[in-house]
This record gives sequence, structure tokens and C-alpha cells, in this order.
Amino acid sequence: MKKDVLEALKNNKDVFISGEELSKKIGVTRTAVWKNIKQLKEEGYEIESVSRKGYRLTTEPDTLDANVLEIEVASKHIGNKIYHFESIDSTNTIAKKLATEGAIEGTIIIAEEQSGARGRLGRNWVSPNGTGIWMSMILRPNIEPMEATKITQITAAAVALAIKKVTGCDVGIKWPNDIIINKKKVCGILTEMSAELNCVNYIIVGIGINVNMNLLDFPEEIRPIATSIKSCVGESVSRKKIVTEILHKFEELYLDFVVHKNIEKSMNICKKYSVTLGNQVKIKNRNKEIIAQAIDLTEDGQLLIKNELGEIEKVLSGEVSVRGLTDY
Ligand code: BTX
Repeated sequence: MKKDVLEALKNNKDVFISGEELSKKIGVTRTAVWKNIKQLKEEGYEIESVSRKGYRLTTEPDTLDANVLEIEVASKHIGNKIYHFESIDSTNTIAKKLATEGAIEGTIIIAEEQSGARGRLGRNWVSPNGTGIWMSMILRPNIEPMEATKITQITAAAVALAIKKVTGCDVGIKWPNDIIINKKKVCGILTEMSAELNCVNYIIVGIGINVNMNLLDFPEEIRPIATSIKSCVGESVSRKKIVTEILHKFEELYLDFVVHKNIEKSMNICKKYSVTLGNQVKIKNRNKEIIAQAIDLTEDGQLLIKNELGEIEKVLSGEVSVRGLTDY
């Protein structure tokens, strides 16, 4: 019911809506309306109440509350169900649990803070309270397990476009899973999968974005390699707007891939924003380390490199540093 009251207020932003109108619209008593307004105010919404005129929403907090996000995203597919947590260990872990219990494709798990967030290969991901976007998406694409790398590329394309659109920041995609600003990491993507030999049960895509942190909010050891959107823009930015834009862009690119089997649009975005292509890269894979020239991305989301012997090789995954273009 709180969601209905909020939705009615948001749809009438900056104009008054009477308690009576609200109660009729939502089908509850005026006392119930009043109670919900009180609760919304406690959550940080600024709602003006004037007798004989009613209520008017003036300012919204930058919360990632599920009710608000569901209204904003208004999605048919990605974001059709949103779970919001104040503090959890990892949105990917919760997403896996929900996926195992049957959660539908498009379900989003988002948290204000993570205490045990994961990066690739068991590394950790710093996720302080209220300043970032820490979220996971549950997907159930009808694809071969080998194709999961494409999902990471689709996500990178969606995140890069969304950050660019909402903030105007100059973003780059460092293959395969980082978004960078000013040579530093602003976002990491972690794709995890449950699959049989030739079919995918579900894919969890975890997205971590540093939005409103100051440099000193990062632990000392990652300060040289991490940045935030706030550091780029110079002021705090609405996390809600970024999340909404990511989910819209992702839905468009993802459906293009799973419904129309078209990955070209996403790969073109990845190529356009790539900071990897055309540069000399160092690739660490297990115990091997090679220096090579990054020349292209394949339709499968793999990196094509030319090694020191002039041979062309495909790289499926690995730790990549781009010489001179990223600080890590
Ligand atoms: P990655 O393995 O590519 O990057 C992890 C490395 O990045 C760390 O070892 C550290 O050096 C650095 N790092 C850690 N935290 C940050 C940060 N906040 N900003 C910049 N650099 C950092 C990248 O893995 C994938 C990260 C995915 C995180 C999301 S958050 C939502 C979801 N839940 C979850 O547990 N993981 C994902």
C-alpha cells in the first residue's frame, strides 16, 4: 500500500493531491493514507501537507528501496521483482539462493551495503554503506554455457551507456569486466553461473558501482586503482537514476540477444568504449603472463590478441592490464 501512495504522489509531483482522492484511488481509508504518508516522511521523503489542499511530494531521498525502484523502472522484464536489503554479505549469494528457489528471470537484488562482496577468483569487493550500487540480476537465458561471457559484455555495454547518459562522464570498458573513468576502476562485473553440460540453469550478474564515495572512503590499498562517479562529476549523483537507466539499457540489449540472437549492438558498444583495443596489454592467466597487442573483440565476447611472435590468439578470460591507459 505504501507503494501505491508513493506512486500516486510521484505521478502528481509538485501538485497537491487530497487525502480523499488518494484514499479513493488506492481503495483504503484516509487514516491508512495518513499513516503511509507519515512513514514515507520518516524515510526521508519531504511531503508538504496543507489543510483542504492535501499532500504534495517535494523531495525524494536517494534510496534504492524496492517499492521506489519498481515504480521508477516500470519494467516488463528486467526489474520486474526487486529485493532491497540494508546490509547483506553479497547480493550475488542471495541471488543464487533465490534462483535455486525458483525466482523468475529479471529479479534484482540490491543492497545498501555488503559485508562479504566478491570479485573474481575469490577477491573481495569493497561495498560501503549507502554510497554505491551493489546489485545482482537473475537471468535464465536459453543459451549454451560457453556463451555466458556474452552476458558480461552485454552488461558492460549497458552500464557504460547508462553512466555516460546520466552523468556525462567519459567512461571506458576494460575487457572483460571493468568500467573505468580516468584510468581507474569505477565498476566491476561478476558473472556467475549454474549450468549442466549444455544448458544454463541460471546466470547471476553482479554489478558493483562506486557512485558517491570520496577517495578517502576507499581502503588505502585500493585508492590508487579505484574511483567513483562523484569524483568525476564533482557532486553526488542519484543512484536511483543510474540503476533505472542500467536496467532499461540492459533489458534492451539482453532481449536483443536472447530473443533475436543479435549480439552485434552490444559488441559494437563494447568496441566503441573499449580502452583495451589497439593497445598493448599484459594478460595474466593462471601461471602464464603474456604481453600482446589487443586487436579486436569477437562476437563471442572474447579478446583477439597478437602475441610477440605475431600470432593471433583468442583469450576467453584473464587479468588484463592496459599499459598506460589504466593504473592497474
Ligand atoms: P575483480 O576480481 O575484477 O576485481 C576485484 C579487485 O578490485 C579487488 O581485488 C581490488 O583490488 C579491487 N576492488 C575492490 N573493491 C573495489 C571497489 N569498490 N572499486 C574499485 N576496485 C575495487 C570485479 O572483480 C567484480 C566485482 C563485482 C562486485 C559486485 S557488487 C554486487 C555483486 N555482489 C557481489 O558479491 N559481487 C558483485
